[in-house]
Amino acid sequence: MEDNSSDPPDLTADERMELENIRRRKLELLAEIQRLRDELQEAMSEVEGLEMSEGSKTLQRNKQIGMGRKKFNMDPKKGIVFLVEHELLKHTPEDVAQFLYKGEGLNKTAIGDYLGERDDFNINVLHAFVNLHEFTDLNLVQALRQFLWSFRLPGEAQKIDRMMETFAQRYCLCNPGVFQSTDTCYVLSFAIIMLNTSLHNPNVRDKPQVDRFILMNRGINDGGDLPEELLRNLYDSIKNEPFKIPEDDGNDLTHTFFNPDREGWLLKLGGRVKTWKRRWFILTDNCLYYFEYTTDKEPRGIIPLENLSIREVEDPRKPNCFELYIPNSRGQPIKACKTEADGRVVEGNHMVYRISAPTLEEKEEWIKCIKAAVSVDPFYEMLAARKKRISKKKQEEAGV
Ligand code: 4IP
Repeated sequence: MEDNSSDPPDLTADERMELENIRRRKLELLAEIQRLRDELQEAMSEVEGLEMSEGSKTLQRNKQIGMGRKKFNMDPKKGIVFLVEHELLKHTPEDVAQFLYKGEGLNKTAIGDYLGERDDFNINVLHAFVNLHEFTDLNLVQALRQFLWSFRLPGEAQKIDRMMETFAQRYCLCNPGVFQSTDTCYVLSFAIIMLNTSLHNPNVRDKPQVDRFILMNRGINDGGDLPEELLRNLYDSIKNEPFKIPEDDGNDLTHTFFNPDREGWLLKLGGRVKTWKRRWFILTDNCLYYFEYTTDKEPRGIIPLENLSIREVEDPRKPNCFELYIPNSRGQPIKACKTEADGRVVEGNHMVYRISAPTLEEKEEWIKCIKAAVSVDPFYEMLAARKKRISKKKQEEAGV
């Protein structure tokens, strides 16, 4: 029973009823307020929960992207597969290229490896990646600077060939009319990379002057010459500022092209007459030159290293010997030239070049350097193929 003891005693029945109604309404209102409060509380916790899971989702996503980058740096292909599987990257050449171009947290050597792969997909990514570079109105050195900084060129000749070809295509597309053909752009790009090495590698003694650079690039514009001013500008740009190479460990193409260059005194055994002569040897440009004196301008002999191999040999008369020879030789002499005492330049007479170094260490260094020089051969072949193509085109045009 309801306790009405606090009601005023002189209330009429109607007034009592009214009072009763007011109390009921008050209780109902209080209950309603409580219900609303509970509902609000519930909604707030729901929102909080939602916010929490959104936050942890982003956290999770960032964690996975970080893992993908790490995986990419260790094994580029696996890294991409991981990112695609976790829906962090779309498996299209454009999306992957964009990811590599941004390069956040990515190792540039790994980017270079991925872009150099021979798979169709990787080749498409390479094209999309190069297309992200804007070369319009840049001279070739400026464009190369941008390009060579976006990843690290791998060491394999075939990969470099593909990448430089794609670069040349893009450059020519962005700058129509500068070069007669992509081959010209390709050949000049290599000439610039070589020039960079010659001018800035302290091991290279022979620093080409601008006139030699111009001379070296004669006829590469589909048989015609490139404007001298253009070549001078490119030369000056490289001379004033060398290429910046990502993750430079001194083992990049721009270093190794002419490398390892070496010079020093060695003893050489004569071809027909077996006399030992002390000669100043210089290893550069895939050739071994020997001079009578260090200050001589003209070498006494030039031995192109193409198609030659090197081996250690024992000689009863001299220590620390090694030999240059033709593998699987059928008795033919090594292609080389020498200057006779009367000044005539003649072909060499050597079946092998036997050489003696002053110390064991020097012998080992020479062998190492000559081997490395011989192994860069594919680059020369690549370039030779382009140059041949340019001159063939020129002949065809001339109707020869
Ligand atoms: C010479 O002997 C020198 O050894 C030459 O070396 C050598 O030429 C000659 O070889 C050899 O006959 P003499 O000086 O006693 O005459 P260099 O040119 O360094 O002086 P290579 O080809 O080794 O340069 P043949 O093959 O020309 O006989």
